[in-house]
Amino acid sequence: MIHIFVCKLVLGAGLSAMAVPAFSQTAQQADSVDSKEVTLSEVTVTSAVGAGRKVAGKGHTASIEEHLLQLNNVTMIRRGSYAWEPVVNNMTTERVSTTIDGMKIFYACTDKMDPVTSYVESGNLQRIRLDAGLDGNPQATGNIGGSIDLKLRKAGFAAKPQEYNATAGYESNGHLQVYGIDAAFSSSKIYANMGAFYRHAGNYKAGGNEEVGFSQFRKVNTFLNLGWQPRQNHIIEGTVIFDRATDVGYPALNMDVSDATGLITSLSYRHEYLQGFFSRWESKVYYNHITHNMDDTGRPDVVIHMDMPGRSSTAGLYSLLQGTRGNHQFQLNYDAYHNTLFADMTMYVKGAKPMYMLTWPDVGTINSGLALSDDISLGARHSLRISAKGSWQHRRINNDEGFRALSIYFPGMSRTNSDFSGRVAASYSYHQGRWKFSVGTGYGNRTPTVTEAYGYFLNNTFDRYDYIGNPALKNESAIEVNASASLTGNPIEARLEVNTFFFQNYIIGIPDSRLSAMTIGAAGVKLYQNLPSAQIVNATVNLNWQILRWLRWENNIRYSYGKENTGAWLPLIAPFSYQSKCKVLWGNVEAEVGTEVVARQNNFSQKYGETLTPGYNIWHINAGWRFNLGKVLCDLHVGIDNIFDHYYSTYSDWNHIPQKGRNIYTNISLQF
Ligand SMILES: [Cu+2]
Repeated sequence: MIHIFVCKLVLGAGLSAMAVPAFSQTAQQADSVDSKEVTLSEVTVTSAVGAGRKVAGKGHTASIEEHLLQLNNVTMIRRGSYAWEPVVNNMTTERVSTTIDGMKIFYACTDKMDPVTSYVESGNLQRIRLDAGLDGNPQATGNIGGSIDLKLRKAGFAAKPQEYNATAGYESNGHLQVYGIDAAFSSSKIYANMGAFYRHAGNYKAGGNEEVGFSQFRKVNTFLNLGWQPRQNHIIEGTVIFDRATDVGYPALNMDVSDATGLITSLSYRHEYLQGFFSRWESKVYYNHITHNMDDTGRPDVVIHMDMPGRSSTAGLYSLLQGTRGNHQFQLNYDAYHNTLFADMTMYVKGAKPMYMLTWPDVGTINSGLALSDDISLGARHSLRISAKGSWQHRRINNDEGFRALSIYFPGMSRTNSDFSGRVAASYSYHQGRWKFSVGTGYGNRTPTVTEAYGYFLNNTFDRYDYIGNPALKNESAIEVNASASLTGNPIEARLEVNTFFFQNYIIGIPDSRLSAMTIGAAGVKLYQNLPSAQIVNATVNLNWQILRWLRWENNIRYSYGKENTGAWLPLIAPFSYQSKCKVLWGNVEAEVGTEVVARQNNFSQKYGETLTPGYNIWHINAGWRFNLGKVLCDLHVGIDNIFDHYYSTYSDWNHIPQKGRNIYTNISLQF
């Protein structure tokens, strides 16, 4: 009887994390682990209007990438103005796990034009959870750098009976337009929320009014989330996302995308407030399919026209049990998925027969893993967290032709490969008044990606090398050590965080002079190899000062370092940066002015094809106003990015394509 009573209060799943924090603790315990001081950070994307917290400036029209950039450990690789690649702790996709509500999903482009984060829209997102380093979320595998989980926005059973939102935004630079509508319906038995988003942009202009050709894009995203509670605490939920980007330009690459389409579906069952050892059980089955078509027909001076499609499909499931006993908060997760990756390329040489090549030879991957974690409270001041995951993986090259082509370079190679990988992590936290101190360590490894193991002459425009995979690669492993100290409360908030990763068998492409390139103009061929060792260090300082009740000053300093065993710098390691902003919050008005100062990238990696990136300094300003128009809640923002129209590019702008020049934007959100 008691448990029925409690549950009535709790089942506000979706928005509850923000709106009902007192009750959401148990229902979302996986996400609100207290002792995980060092490695967990989150950014709230959508919160109920009026809840007092939301993203400044771009508001509801911000892209997922813009939301991700608010996280301390995240930077972005940019190949154009669409679909940036998240980098966590200076590690790119290979070392980062990205999931959507715990679902595995793999991009379908051999050139990384479509990171998983590009298939979700802000309007369908509740928040982004980032677990930095090896202490990943339960569904994550191969997450040495960290794991990102995109939590979808679900109306839940305890929300308003109905709610409608409409959003529109405009940015002067590139004439970017964003339109979104969504609707949510909620009752104690059934909820549904659905929406559609449309984005459209032309070429943007870099500082000094220089137009960046092939930087346009168009994107449509629709979603539907459904929930049904046939009996108290027994919840069935379903999700469908359909996302399609067309006419996407990639100024940093030789090719554009004619269409990239993702279909993401899931069905889950949750049982809340179980009696006994476990208090919550959630199981999900899912399927997603991505098709990606590259296109160079819009480009001038194409010597050899190429068709390069790719596709990825993943079917999987997970089952998560959570419980609390005494001073333990534990969870146990089983997950399994099957993914297939296929990509090929046809080259049309004038006056000759077309040349055909399999770049991803239809590789099937079966992966199955078991994860556990336990958060142990040791009295009022001390806490301990341990987590571990082991995964078994089996791979097979399904395409005969692809297998034969690779066998020429690797005689006697096996068509299948089985592997075990895993991770363990432990952290300890100490609280004393306003202070918290944490230290943590971990060990883990990852299996090579399909590109690293079986990629076939994939041209990389960054260093102009053709890459071929190496089926004989060993798993890459790393030891992580991290520490943080933080001071919370008023008026000063401070946080220092340092982490370091010691790699063994670090996987990277090394030039192989015995091989000759396929791509015209390529500098040579690189073969993926294991380096004996490498090291990455990241340090962040946050210093926030609540100067007055309505005035806040936030500062962020980041420093990173990455070297391989020979002493050479690793590529794509962020230079020293400083961000500072002043925020004003006065009644229904908020405003922000800020700057970003980035040092010259002195430690660029000549060995791996990087060139010097000069330092830069840019400024932004924005203001927002929330007001009522009759019964309609309105949220209006205006802002200017890169106020002084500075011409610059960051270290992670592919081939130094310039960033946007001055950009004046405005957006409005209405809630009915
Ligand atoms: Cu592509």
